[in-house]
Amino acid sequence: MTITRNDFPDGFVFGVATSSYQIEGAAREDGRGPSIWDTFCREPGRIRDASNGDVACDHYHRWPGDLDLIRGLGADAYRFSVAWPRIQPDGKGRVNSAGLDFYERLVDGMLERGLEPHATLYHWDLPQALQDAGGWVSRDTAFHFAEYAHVVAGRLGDRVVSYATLNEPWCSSILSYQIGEHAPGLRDRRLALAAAHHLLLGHGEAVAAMRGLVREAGLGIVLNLQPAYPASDRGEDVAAARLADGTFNRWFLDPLLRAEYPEDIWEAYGADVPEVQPGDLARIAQPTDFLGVNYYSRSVNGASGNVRPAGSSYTQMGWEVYPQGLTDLLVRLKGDYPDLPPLFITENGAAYPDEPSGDRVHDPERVRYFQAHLEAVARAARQGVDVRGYFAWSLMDNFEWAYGYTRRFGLVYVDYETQARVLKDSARWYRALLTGQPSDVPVAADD
Ligand code: GBH
Repeated sequence: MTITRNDFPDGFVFGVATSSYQIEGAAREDGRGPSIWDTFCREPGRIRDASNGDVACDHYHRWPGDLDLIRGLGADAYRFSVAWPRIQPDGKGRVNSAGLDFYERLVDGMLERGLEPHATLYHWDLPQALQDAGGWVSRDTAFHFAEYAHVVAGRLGDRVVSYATLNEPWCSSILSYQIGEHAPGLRDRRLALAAAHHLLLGHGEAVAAMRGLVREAGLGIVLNLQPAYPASDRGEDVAAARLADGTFNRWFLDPLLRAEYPEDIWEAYGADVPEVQPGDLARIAQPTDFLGVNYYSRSVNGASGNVRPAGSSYTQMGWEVYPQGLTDLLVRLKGDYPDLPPLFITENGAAYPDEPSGDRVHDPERVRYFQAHLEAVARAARQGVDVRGYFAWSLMDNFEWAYGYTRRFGLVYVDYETQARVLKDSARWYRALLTGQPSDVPVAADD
């Protein structure tokens, strides 16, 4: 049985998502300043195929056609991100109105096509000038971010349905300053935790700066959440799962939704914990209107490291396909956080090595992935979770960060030689779900 819109609550919004650096290209046009990803991509060994986002999907020039594609899928909404260095090439002060013009055209283009614009203000492309001054390790960056948010909201205002301040602060702090896989590529836990705190503070400051300029119910943040399961019910495995959950999920959820850092993890971090000034947590935890959840996989934790359950299937990223984790996560958020705002699934998707065959791209694993995860969202909704929308990651294949162009997450295939877009079977399947029209794409039965 394939799912239909009727399996979801009334008014549930279906969309697709992208981010600026991953699709736009036009890295030096119309006054855009350099970002930390422009710099990082030029450092040898950082990006698998030594590529960068200079051209990417050339969306900066092809956006009308891309919006037509989204409309053609029958989507209600489009989640995109705004590139800070297009708006403020130096990260602060001087505003580049050509940058604002681009996003204004884009948003108006969505409205003309009946698509709800959902903006994300920071999907990792920090202006390089701010990195030169310390990046997110510097507390000042939080206030610069709020200034930038105020500028964007001042121009786009209530034409945008929702504004998310940050995409996945775990990635822009831990993955970027501690693990070193993302820009700026540092390896220092103390710096990473300072960055995380300043990102959260920047979120709070931005929310305060934007209220009054944007629609009611239009402000929130997006977290990447990954439920952590113990490999067995042995005490040490349970403790390992609790630690993983704490560093990955609670470190961000608790300040935002309870105005406190989780005590167990605060202790585990010892001297690396950030300096928290009086008032910071109240600022961070001020009420917002929604929480965006990006879900890709779970972790399974044992005392001596992560476990890869046998019998599971894995995407090309090596991430386990585990749809029930999404139901569990949503139900748990509702149970653990009394002040939880309405939820949106702001990203969910999978990479597989797609190849065109004739004029089609057959991606049965991705079809199956989307179907199973949408069923998981519907189950959570039936269990009383207030979840209001789902955005597939991603509209089209794009620059997959440290993996360059070697991983394809799109519903739409991109030929990077010609910039041709080809609907994969998953796009045809999604279109059938969204429009209620039949599709010729077979869906494998559940195991
Ligand atoms: C998102 O981040 C980004 O927002 C988006 O830009 C990106 O293109 C997309 O995902 C695809 O990568 O190894 O099983 O423990 C993803 C954040 C954090 C998700 C780490 C997977 C590890 C899973 N990722 N997580 S596992």
